[in-house]
Amino acid sequence: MSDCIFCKILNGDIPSATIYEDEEFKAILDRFPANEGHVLILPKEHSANIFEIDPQLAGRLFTLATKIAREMKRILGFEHMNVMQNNGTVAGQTVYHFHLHLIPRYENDSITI
Ligand code: DGP
Repeated sequence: MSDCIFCKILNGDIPSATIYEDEEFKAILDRFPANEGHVLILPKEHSANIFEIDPQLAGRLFTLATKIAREMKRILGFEHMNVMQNNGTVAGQTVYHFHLHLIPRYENDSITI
C-alpha cells in the first residue's frame, strides 16, 4: 500500500527503531509512546484491521506478542502491561495497517489509554 505509513516503515522508506524482525513481522518502538517502552508489532502483509487480517496470521502475531512481552518485562523490569489493538476511527485507530500495541505499565504512572 503506497500511502500506508507502516508499509513505508516495513519497506525501509521511513526509519524506525526495530526491536525484533522475522519473515512475517516487525516490532518497533512507537514514535508517540503512551509510556516508556511502548512497542508496536506489525505484520509485513498489509491488512487494515481485524476485519481484514488473515486469522492464522493474527494467531501467529499473538503468539509472537507473548514472547516479546515477556522479554520486555525481563529487560525493562515492569510487572504490568496493556495489550491493545484498535479497529476503526471511532475505536481510536489512526494507522490503517493492523498492529498490536504492547504498553508497559509502571506503578503510579498516570497515563490514560
Ligand atoms: P493506532 O492509533 O492504534 O492506529 O496506533 C497507531 C500508532 O502508530 C500510534 O500509537 C502512533 C504510532 N505511529 C504513527 N506514526 C508512526 C511512525 O511514523 N513511526 C512509529 N514508530 N510509530 C508511529
